[in-house]
Amino acid sequence: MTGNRQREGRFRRIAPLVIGAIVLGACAWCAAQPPSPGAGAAGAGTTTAPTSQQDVVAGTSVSPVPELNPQAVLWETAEPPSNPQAGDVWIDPQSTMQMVYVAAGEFVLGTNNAQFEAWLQAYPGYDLSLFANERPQCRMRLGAYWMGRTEVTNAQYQVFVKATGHRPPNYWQAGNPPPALINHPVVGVKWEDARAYCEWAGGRLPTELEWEKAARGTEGRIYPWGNRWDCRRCRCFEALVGRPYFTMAEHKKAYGAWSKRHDALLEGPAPVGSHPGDVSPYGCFDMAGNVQEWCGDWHEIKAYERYARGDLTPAASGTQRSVRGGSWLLSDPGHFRCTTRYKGVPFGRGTFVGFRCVR
Ligand SMILES: [Ca+2]
Repeated sequence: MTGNRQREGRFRRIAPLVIGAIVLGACAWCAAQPPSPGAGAAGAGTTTAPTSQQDVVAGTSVSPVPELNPQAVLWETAEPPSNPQAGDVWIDPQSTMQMVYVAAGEFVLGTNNAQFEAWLQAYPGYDLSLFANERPQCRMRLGAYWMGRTEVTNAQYQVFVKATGHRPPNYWQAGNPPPALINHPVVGVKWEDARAYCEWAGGRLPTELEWEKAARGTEGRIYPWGNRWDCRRCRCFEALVGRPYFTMAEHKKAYGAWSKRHDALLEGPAPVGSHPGDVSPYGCFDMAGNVQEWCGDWHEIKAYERYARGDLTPAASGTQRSVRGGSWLLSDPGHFRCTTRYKGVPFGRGTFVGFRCVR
């Protein structure tokens, strides 16, 4: 095993990450629609793509996934290594997913009153109802886990579809994702599709607590990169159209105008990892923007009150699943915070919702 562990002292492109495809969910404004005021809801020197993906994806492209953190180690072992350090990356040979190690330990979850007050100073008149279900703030200990370094791509999802016969997203053609979208996150997948993929890959969907820790690190960052909003760091509608902030009404009007001139599937989501500034302390990409992400939990409005009491027992039932992170079609800075809790009906196939796996 140690023979496969190699220090990352220089740039190493993780093989052409042939990821695949595209999505086209019928309604971009349905499923995981977030609350107002915005909208809806390599290393080791290896340079070749995994054979499994090369075999199934017509046309390859070089992944834009950024280089590893210089201190990180890339593991290319059959099973997850037994002695990783936080931020190390393991490439699962079956799924080709790159997984980032999140070490066991405490982290800050939720938002406190001082942060609410600071937010109101920065955005006078802001409707804090969006923040209502992420209190109280507390510290919580989680065990160690591996978190997807990026959202699952169309190419990766295609390997799963080929192997299992699972239903492909509606926007695919003849079982294949559009070649231009192979490195884009798979979207237009309902919660059960995401769950099935993760199970096939030997993992599962993250809990919202696992998602939040991987996104903000241990000390309670507001955004994956820090505490200051910067639309240039992530894939978001503000950056797409060059406007700084929208109310709900302004946003809908702006999106309506934009969508008449652009293809939302082709020009909305970006290739995974193509915004290197949208990176978490552990090295996970696109947790603020690009596409929103299914989590494994049933959405429970008062879950954070339960967490604060030390009760991590997940809700046994519900009507909507947890969704975390902002997306390319949102523009309100509040929507990109690591603590913003979204929800979506499990059968929704939004074109702005994808997922990543944990194990
Ligand atoms: Ca995301």
